[in-house]
Amino acid sequence: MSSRKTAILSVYDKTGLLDLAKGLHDQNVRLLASGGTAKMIRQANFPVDDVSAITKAPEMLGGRVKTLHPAVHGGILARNLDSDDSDLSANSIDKIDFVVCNLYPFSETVARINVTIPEAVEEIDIGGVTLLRAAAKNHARVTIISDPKDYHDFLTELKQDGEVSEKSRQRYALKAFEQTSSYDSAISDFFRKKYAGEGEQQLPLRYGANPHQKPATVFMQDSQLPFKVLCGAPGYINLLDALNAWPLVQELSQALNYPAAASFKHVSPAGAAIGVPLTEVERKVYMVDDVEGIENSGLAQAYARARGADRMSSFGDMIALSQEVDLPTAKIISREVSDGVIAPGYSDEALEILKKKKGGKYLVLQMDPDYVPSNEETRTVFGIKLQQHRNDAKISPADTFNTVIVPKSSSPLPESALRDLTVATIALKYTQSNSVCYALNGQIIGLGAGQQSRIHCTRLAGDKADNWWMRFHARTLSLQWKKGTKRPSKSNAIDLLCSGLVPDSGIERDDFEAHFEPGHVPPVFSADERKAWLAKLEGVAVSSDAFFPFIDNVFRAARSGAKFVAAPTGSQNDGVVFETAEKLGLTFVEQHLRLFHH
Ligand code: 93A
Repeated sequence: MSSRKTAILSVYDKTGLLDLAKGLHDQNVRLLASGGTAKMIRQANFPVDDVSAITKAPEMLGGRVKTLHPAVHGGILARNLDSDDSDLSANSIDKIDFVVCNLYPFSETVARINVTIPEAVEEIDIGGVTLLRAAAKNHARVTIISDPKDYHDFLTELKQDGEVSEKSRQRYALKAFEQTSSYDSAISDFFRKKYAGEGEQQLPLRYGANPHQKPATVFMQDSQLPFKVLCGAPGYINLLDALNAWPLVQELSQALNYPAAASFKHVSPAGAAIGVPLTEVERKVYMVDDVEGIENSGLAQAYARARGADRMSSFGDMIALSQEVDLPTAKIISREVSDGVIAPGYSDEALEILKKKKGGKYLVLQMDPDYVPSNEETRTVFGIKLQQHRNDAKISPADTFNTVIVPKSSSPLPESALRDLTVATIALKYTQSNSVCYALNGQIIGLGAGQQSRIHCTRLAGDKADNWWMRFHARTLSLQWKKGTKRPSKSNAIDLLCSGLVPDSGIERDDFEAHFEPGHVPPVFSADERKAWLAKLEGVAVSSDAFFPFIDNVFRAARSGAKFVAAPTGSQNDGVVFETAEKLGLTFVEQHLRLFHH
């Protein structure tokens, strides 16, 4: 066995190759190289042997087999073990100490417009990847240089120390592993688009978050997509909504043992609810009093509540439903402006109705209810990867709200409070942070999402809860609409009236009045009327995705009927927050999980 060190070089990108060859030669390293690499080194008059000098086999198959040979890989993979040494000498193989390799440009090739499959196939590097992996695997002994940018440091170290340190070998090995990994991803990405059935493992999307963000796609790396498209074509944001809304309703339904529904917009719920039976007034407020069979469908009632909570925000929603969709639920959906629905199944009659919506373009997704996502979540932001354990924390009425802080001598929370805190808290788990949610009767009544300041969340959610409650006022319930007024126009006018924003005069006033029968334009609510009616809102459960930093949040929640508040603790102001809650007659429950979501 020779004591002289050996390097094998096989590079597509020949940048810096001659400097490297010279440096290695100066260190008395024997150079072996594949066809084109050897040719370039030889032309520069440095001594180099072809790989065939050790394999005793020519490059063949038009270059498809160059370095794939036991003489190469035995020489790379051998450890400093007696048994490996005797295997090598039995086969007259010398150890290889340095491997220099970079790969055929697969990504660049497939990025070309109209590239054919045979062209792509020829750019799949096999021998190079094997060199990289083998040398990286055996980095305890072998140095793998896979980036021309590393030639200089590598040579400097070799010249100074006569060898490459363990630390450097580890660093170079990691780089090679990363390269083979992304090289393989590029190959599977290309073939997934070509060979995976559309809608099975992957699905091209019209565009990403905006129309100029093309191409866009949704895919799974090692399994089928857990949903099927039964109608329409999902957009990128539809899927962001659907894949947040589905786990929300699944969790809600499992936690409370009711059918559950959510109405999503821009990756936060506009509403979410369980199927608590609707009162006659609620049916009217949620505009479902004429839906046949609704009283027998928990799911339809859940969706009526989810959709009815904030009709303005739900306009054009993505809906998630926890159970098979039945006829009454489909009927409600069919007459609202909505983008799509995700559910574990659809009755034939429900599907027939939904397939007719939006001229046949309504998005209907069927979700596999047994799908369990992997624990790791990775996303790329600005080209940088972030990874975390999925938020798989369980929220349950029995376990999450046990730590009552005030009042000190409290009786157990009523069932309805546990239910509403559960609804609010599970909703927050899938709401863009910061977030605060008010719930009552098994449904969201006000949600403040995506505000940087907590008090703004609490105010926004409180204002929405107030607005929701003003819709139950006798005046709002008896509006005399002009014939032909559409549902969205009614919702807009109700929203103006209930939020106290109807102008006194001008074209906006004219527009408002135009929705009503002549002589039946509703008077606006006076400050006293509002105050008196809002004072009747009570028993509201409020949950926050993180602690309340100041007492202003408690003041605001109490103004909109809050009786039960759940939030994580840990603020410097916890003490005064609890004290204030107690003074206002609220029950404050410590909810141990912070639930930021982005
Ligand atoms: O076609 S290959 O997968 N078969 C091989 O055995 C092989 N060995 C090295 N391609 C192979 N290579 C690649 O050849 C290297 O990864 C490198 O990119 C390229 C260098 O070829 P040449 O030395 O002929 O320019």
